[in-house]
Amino acid sequence: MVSILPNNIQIEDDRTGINIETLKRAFLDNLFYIQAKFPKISTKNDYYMALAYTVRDRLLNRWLNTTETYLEKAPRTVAYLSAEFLLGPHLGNNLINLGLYNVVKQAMEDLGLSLTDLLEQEEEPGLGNGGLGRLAACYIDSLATLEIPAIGYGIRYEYGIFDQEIKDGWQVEITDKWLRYGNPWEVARPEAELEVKFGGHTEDFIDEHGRYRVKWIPFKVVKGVPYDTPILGFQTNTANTLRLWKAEATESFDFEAFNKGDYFGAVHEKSESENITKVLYPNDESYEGKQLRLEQQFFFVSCSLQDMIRMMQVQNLTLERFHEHYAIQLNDTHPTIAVAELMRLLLDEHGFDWDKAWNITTKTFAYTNHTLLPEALERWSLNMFGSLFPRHLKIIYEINSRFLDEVRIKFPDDFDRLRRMSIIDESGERYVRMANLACVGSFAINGVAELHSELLKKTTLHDFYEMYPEKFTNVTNGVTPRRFMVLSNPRLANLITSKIGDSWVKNLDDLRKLENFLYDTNFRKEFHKVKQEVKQDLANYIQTSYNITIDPNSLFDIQAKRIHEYKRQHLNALHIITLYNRIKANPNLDVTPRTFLFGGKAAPGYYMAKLIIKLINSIADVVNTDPDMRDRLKVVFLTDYNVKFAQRVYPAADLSEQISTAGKEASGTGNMKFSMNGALTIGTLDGANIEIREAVGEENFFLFGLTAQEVSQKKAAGYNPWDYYNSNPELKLAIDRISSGFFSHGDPNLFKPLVDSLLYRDDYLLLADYQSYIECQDRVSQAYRDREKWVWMSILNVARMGKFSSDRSISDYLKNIWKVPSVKVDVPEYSQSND
Ligand code: GL4
Repeated sequence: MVSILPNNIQIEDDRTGINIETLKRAFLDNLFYIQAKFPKISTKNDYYMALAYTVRDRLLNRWLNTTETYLEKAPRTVAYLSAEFLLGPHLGNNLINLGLYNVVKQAMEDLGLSLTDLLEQEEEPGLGNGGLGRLAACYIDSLATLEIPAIGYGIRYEYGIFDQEIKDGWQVEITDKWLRYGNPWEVARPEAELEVKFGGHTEDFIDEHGRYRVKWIPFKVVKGVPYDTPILGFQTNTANTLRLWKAEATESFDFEAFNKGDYFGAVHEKSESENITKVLYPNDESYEGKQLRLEQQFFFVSCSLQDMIRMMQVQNLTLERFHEHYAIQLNDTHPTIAVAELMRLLLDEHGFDWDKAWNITTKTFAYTNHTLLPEALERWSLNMFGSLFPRHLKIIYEINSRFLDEVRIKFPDDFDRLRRMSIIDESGERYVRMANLACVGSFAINGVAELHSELLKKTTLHDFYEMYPEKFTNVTNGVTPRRFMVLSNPRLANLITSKIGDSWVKNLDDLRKLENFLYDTNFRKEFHKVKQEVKQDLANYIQTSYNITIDPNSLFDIQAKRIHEYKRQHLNALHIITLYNRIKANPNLDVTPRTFLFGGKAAPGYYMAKLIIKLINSIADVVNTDPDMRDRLKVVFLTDYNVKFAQRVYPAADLSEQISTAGKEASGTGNMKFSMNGALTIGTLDGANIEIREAVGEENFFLFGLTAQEVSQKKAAGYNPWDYYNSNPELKLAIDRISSGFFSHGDPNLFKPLVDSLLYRDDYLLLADYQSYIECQDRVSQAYRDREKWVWMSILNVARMGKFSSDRSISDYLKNIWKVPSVKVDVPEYSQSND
């Protein structure tokens, strides 16, 4: 292949060279020419930016060669549509994937700078809420690593997930100004802008061939400007693109208003347009029927589909083959309006007839469901939907009418089924049901763990399963070992590599080889030492940031994830109170010292979740200062849990809390990240916990609680939480401590809503699972005393996590759904690393 770099760029050019001297020179050059600073007046951020540009220069060659290869070969491509990409900081990850981590670290040291400090400087793009958004980020990493032609499409939110502060124990939300100091990893492509229409009305007409056609006369038009970020594969030349859309006003508006002398009106309209991509909705697992959210969804979907069509036109491919060229994955229902938009584009803008357009559409899309919680099922009021997207509503009516005909044929006279399956909910105020549209419009539907996929077929999507059994599959989630082991836990990664070589980073199943070292006392010692060092790091961090001393020899018991009642952070809290009560009753009790760490954000409008945060902080205040505890119990709520912070937390855990009510957590992915860093899990038979337990062996997993089936049986039989409260003295005492005001300076009202929710409803069966949880925790405490045994189990957890690499998940999608072959990218020699 011919290099696309200009000829006069030499191997040791300051933009490509990777020896230490060149890197140092390049860094200082960028500091001077891009940051316009010299060392004496440079801030840490200037240094970070100079380094980011130095690294970016070194990946452009791969990125542009990948782009060129795809342009030339026009291969079948995965388009991953997601309203969220929770990327986490780029710099460290790019250094790992380029193989430049060690040289750059050395180069920085030579200049008197610490790479660790510079990595800390990066503001992470928090363009997602939690697991769903982070999964999208892991998947684009794996797609690039597996050399699959792929593009991620999403939204460039100006403000990502809010920053969390804690004031007087309560969560306070601060806007996330992540773009404040600029973003060196993105490239704006204003020349590739597109237009997106909203509102207005449709007009029917007969075209020159006598065919019935529809024209959409919109009320407003907004511009979508793409911002591209390179996504490197690990040790490959492939660098795919993440294309995020920013909304801007069209130029035409300001002239008109301006000419009428309405300057402020013009500016107002401009900011209205830009509002579409202002802020990420901070709800995980629940949706708000807000118009702006629907606008966001349509905006990025329309931009992305038009972009794909444009790309095919550039490559001289006929749109008849759209489904052969693209496999489009819908990450949850958020991008599902794509089904109607692709139909519109094919019908109205490219002259296809209905059957042809529908055939293409339904061979293009595949839908991943990420939750069974009913409050997360998106439905849009028909009035709102119709006034924003009059043409799409008509298309959806037509899709629905044809679909219901099919249902009638397969299930004659089953009127209730028709009502349930209709894309339009007509039971009260009318709604468009996005999950139904996704099921009808996709050729594949998957859940994200075995149990979840089974429950989808049995419950939420049961009718669709009966209609289209062949569409349903499971793809168990996975996470990238590059970010969540190599980058975040270098001590452990180096130890592993020193024993079994580094093939595991790309073939995580190779971690199995660690089992050969189980009987090697030295290895076990080293393994334990690594865990202790990492715990010490976290302890130091907590000392500096929170002024709380924690003991690295205590058991680090961590629950880090979004705060939600179904995830049951308050069950964890009941355990802490129980231990506290036991020590108060018997101050000389021989307990295993524990440090309880929590991290996670609550949706700003989710009162109960915020109250749970307040409860944890209130318990911490009492427990941490009670001299009777003699430092045997510590509780810390870690503020502003995000990807960057998660990378500190996973490696330091001894115990991972995965304690959701069985049947509620679709998969979980934190469970995987903890376990591959050697934490043991205490968990229910929920989501991917089940598969993790299968993989690591039931003797290396702390299981408790009701099964999903028992949960639904218990509810059906008329569950009464009072029975548990009245018959379990430890449980009663724990709850009474909360309601008496013991943790709230004597105020019995503060936590009343929480206590009442447990005693009168207990939707998530905390009381039913309490005893089983406490007994299991007692076993954990016992087990931790036998350190040898614990280390053994911990090694087995790491060794048996191969299945949970996102590389395996992506391979499953490729094999069972996308059928997209890999494509090798050639890059001239000199950009290869020598790390
Ligand atoms: C989630 C699930 O709650 C979580 O279990 C799963 O791991 C994740 C990725 O599939 O998706 N669904 C929603 S909504 N938010 C999530 O984190």
